[in-house]
Amino acid sequence: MRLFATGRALRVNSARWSIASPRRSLIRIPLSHRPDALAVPRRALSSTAIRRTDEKATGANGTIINGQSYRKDEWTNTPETILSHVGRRLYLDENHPLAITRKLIESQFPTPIYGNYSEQNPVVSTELNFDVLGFPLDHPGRSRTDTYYINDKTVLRTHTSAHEQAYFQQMNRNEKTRPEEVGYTLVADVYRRDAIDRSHYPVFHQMEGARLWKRPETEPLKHSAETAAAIMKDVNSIPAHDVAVEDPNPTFHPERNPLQDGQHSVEETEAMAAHLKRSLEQMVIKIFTEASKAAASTAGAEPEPLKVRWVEAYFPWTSPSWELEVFWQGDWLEVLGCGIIRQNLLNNSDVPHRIGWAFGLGLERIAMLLFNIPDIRLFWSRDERFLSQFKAGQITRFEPFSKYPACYKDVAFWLPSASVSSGSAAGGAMPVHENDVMEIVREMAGNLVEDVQLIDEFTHPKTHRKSMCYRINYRSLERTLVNEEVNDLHEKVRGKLVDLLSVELR
Ligand code: FA5
Ligand code: MG
Repeated sequence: MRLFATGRALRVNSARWSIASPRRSLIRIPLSHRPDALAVPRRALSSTAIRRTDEKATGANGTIINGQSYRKDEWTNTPETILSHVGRRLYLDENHPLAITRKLIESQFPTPIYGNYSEQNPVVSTELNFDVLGFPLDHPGRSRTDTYYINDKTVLRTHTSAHEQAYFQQMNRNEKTRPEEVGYTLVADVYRRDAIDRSHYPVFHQMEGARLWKRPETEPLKHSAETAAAIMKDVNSIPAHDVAVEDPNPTFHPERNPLQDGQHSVEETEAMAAHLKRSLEQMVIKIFTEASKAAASTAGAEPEPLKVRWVEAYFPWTSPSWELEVFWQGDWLEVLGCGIIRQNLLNNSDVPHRIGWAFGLGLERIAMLLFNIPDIRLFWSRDERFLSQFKAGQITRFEPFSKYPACYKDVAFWLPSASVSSGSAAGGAMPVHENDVMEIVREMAGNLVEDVQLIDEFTHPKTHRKSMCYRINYRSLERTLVNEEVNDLHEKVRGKLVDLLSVELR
């Protein structure tokens, strides 16, 4: 999880994988992209807790990914278990639920206006993943606890937005040969050090989309009424719908969600926002109508009426920004983040005379709803009992082949105290980041873990030492685990917690 305390609250509050909390404030900041000024201090934030290079994963001289060798350094923190996912390209396997979902969404962003692309190489520079998009240097998303580094200058992309600049540059290069292509969609695997539960996996897939419009090269703001009118013409060509959409906030707000003053006029911003919102509503309606049809045909029930809402958000490279949520089986589910692209990004990407919007959505999250897939690990399954259930172009309900027994094991430990080592944190505890705990469990037990939850924590009133207790749910998707195997895995997890985080087991 990105922020310790918030992430925990998510899992406690939500029955399923929704990350929408009913009790939140008006301004919603995506967990991965909190601006620093607003960032909640991470409890025990540390980017140094596991400072090591995984020798097994990377070999002596460098990390080999897709046949290319990358230099290692003290930033390297990407283990073999993660690298083994590179190159699966599930979104290209036409009978796979992720590919079926990709196709369905792409059909809502058709050629020739949108080029539909994918990006196979997940290795990107920190510049493209963060700098170009305006992430401040001390942004938590850059931390080694949150991101898989290949070395100090190179990461496994944490989002498809890492390619925005390249696609804008491509649009400029193709201006003569493909003038009608004024937008794109892009699918790729993305990597985040994160929580372990049925909706979080360290590798998942995103689809990014963007749409640009040209403005006059000189004094564009003087002509903004014409630009806005041209955009509104495109808005009106998107089919209207009758789904109830909650959108209580103004399009922009001077403090909470500002328009780009001096760059975009009110009319332009309103027109782009209308186009963005209507395009994405239309896409979501298509998806959820298909999901409801599949559910109704299996259960014989009436499809649930669709409810959608827009909430304000923050991303460093868009303003104003929003997230779209869908009410699904009793909870609000965040489906995507989006916004009006910052003009300085467009200026730096060879398209200074264009304006537009961008969005990014999680493919698994949508595929889980479409196909009723209960556990995100299933997408990686090579089990025929899973794979044989899906056919290109068809939305069907997944029939679980079995639910194997869960095996819960707790591990409790004292955080290393400040007096023992240098450095200190609140409560006299040395920094240990929860994502490092997650990473150890993931490395030791891999896909045999369904869920890891913090179930207890307290600070000793006298010594001020802090104790944490995690409950690990060991469960295979494919077979019943035997007791000895689980005990063995759990012992290894305990040992690694001591070795790498210097905790004291209780
Ligand atoms: C982003 O990644 C931004 N790049 C999105 C964006 C693109 C904003 C372009 C503006 C312009 P975020 O971290 O919220 O934002 O993730 C976007 C979506 O990915 C989420 O709405 C969710 O659908 C999905 N997602 C995020 N984290 C996970 C996860 N751990 N597991 C599954 N899906 C996830
Ligand atoms: Mg988000």
